[in-house]
Parts: sequence; C-alpha cells; structure tokens
Amino acid sequence: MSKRPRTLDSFFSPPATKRSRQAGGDTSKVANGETTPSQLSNHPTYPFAVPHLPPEITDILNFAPAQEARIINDRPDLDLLYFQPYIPKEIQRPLFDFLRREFFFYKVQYKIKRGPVETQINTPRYTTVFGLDETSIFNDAGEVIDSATGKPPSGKDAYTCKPRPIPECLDMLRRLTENTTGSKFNFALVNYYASGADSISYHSDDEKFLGPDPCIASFTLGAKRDFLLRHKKTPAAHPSESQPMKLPLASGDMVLMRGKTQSCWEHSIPKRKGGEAERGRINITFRRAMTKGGTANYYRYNVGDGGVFKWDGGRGEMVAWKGGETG
Ligand SMILES: O=C(O)CCC(=O)C(=O)O
Repeated sequence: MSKRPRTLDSFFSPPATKRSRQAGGDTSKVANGETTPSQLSNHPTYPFAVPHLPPEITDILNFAPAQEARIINDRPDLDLLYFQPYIPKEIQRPLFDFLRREFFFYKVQYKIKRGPVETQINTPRYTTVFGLDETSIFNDAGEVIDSATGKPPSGKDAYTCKPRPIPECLDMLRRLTENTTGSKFNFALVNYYASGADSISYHSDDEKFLGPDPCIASFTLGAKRDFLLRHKKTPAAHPSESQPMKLPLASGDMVLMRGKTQSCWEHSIPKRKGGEAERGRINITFRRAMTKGGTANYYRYNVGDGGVFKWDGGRGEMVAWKGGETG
C-alpha cells in the first residue's frame, strides 16, 4: 500500500458555474479571456477548492527539469543540487501567477518562551502547507487512516491538527521532483514573500521528525531573492561560518539540499530593500516527515489558528478572505 498522501480525485467537487466543464475540453474561457481548468482539488479542510493546473502549464511542466543540476559540495558538509532552472522558462510566470492566485495563505502568529520571557512572533511572510507524515495516508474518501492498520488514528495516536491532502496542482510537481531526485516527499510547504520586507531568518530543517540527513527540494517562482547558507558554529571556526555562501535564486530554480546540509548548515532569505523583491516570490519545499510530530509542527507553524488570506488581483496584494476562518 502506498504510504504517501494522495490527491483525492474522488473528492473533486463539481466545478463552480464559472469554471464549468465545456463539452469536448478540460478548460473554459471566462469573461476576461483567462483560461481556467475545469477540475478542482477539494477537501473538507480547504477553505476553498484549488483548480488543477491548466494544460498550457502541464504540457510544458512535463519537460522539467529544464536544465541538468550543478552539484555544489566543495565546502565542508555541504551537498546541494542546483537546477538553474528546473521549471521551463515559458511557464515560470504563468505557474507563479496561478499558485499566487489560487492558494489560501496564512500569516501565522505564535508565542515562544525563552526562560521567563515570552515573545510574540509574527511570521514575516505568508505560508500554507499540505501533506501527512509517513504513519498515515488519506483514503479515497479523504479521511486520514493509519498506514499500517487502515483505521483512523485514535487515542494517543489521534492527530490534534487537521491534515490537508496535497492538491493536484502541487502534487504534479511533487511527482516530477520525486522522479528527478529519487527521493520521496509527503509534505509541500509554501511561502509567499510579498516584498523585500518578507523574509525567513537563519535556521536549519533538522528536526528529528524528518529523520537523519533529510533531502529537501526547494523551488523559487517569481522575484529573484538571495538564499544565504552558512556552516553552523564549530570549535574549528571554519570560514564558511562567517562568510555565507549566496545563491541568487531566480524564478524556476530548484535547490535540492541533502546529506549533512541540514545537520551542519543554516539557510535564510534575508530582507531586501526595493528592487525585484517587491514583485513577490513563492517558495515551495517538498519534504518527508516520518512521524506525527512533524504533521503537528507543520500545521501549527504554517496554517496556525488565524484567518485565511487570498490574492486580490485588482489590488495586487493578499487580502483577508471573507469566506471565514481556517477550514
Ligand atoms: O524561501 C526559501 O527559499 C527558503 C524557505 C525555507 O528555508 C523554509 O521554508 O524552511
């Protein structure tokens, strides 16, 4: 039995009127001439349905990776594959526009306690997440069941969050990434950096729930942003600790971080003033969580308990979605 979450084809809701299936085709033209796919991924945990990618995108996405990867392993403990780009040029902009327009996003807030001091954290970017760790899968009805027993996890095994299946538009990219890399992924985390003021500070994705030496595929769409990597502090004080390596990630690029990269290095997207960053950037990471703790962590810090945001094309910004609270 497959242990990976699946896109729930049996769960696709009937398309809304505007998106209704046209005889003899999968897409429909709406009043403004935009082509929209007629199939949707839906699930009770989604605030609203997410369309499949239109064929204009999937037909070309199937040619990914657009370039062979460069191996970067010339510094201690660093092991990267750098695809420049992975996503073919013709669809970089349409794919960015599609994902920004169709996803539900969150601005997660939480408190951390360091000793007696409690600090309020306002995540400096929009986030959303889909997936389920290896212990469980979604059945055809969209319910979470234990991978081994086929029964809903209960008692001490019950989930405290509400896991969401990966929508088909992201699952296609996940499958391609698995084929390219030979690694398995069960989670998709999405960041939206609306401007150069949005960022992610130095951290490593080295949580126990990812297992040893996790392999993480990280995609960029939209604005180019600097990705900084530095070695974690060691008694030897290697130069890579104080002189970060900079990868200017451009639309369509993919970096695969593997080996000891997470256990020995940290990475960040620093704030930038003005310039290209103001156009917005989407980052997608595919990861493989091994335990329920990973699922709890990813939903806590990427969905949280606040309201939903959705792209407003007219205003050119994310706005609070009127449909309500988190699904
Ligand atoms: O946006 C990026 O390229 C990095 C994202 C990241 O480090 C993360 O989500 O943990």
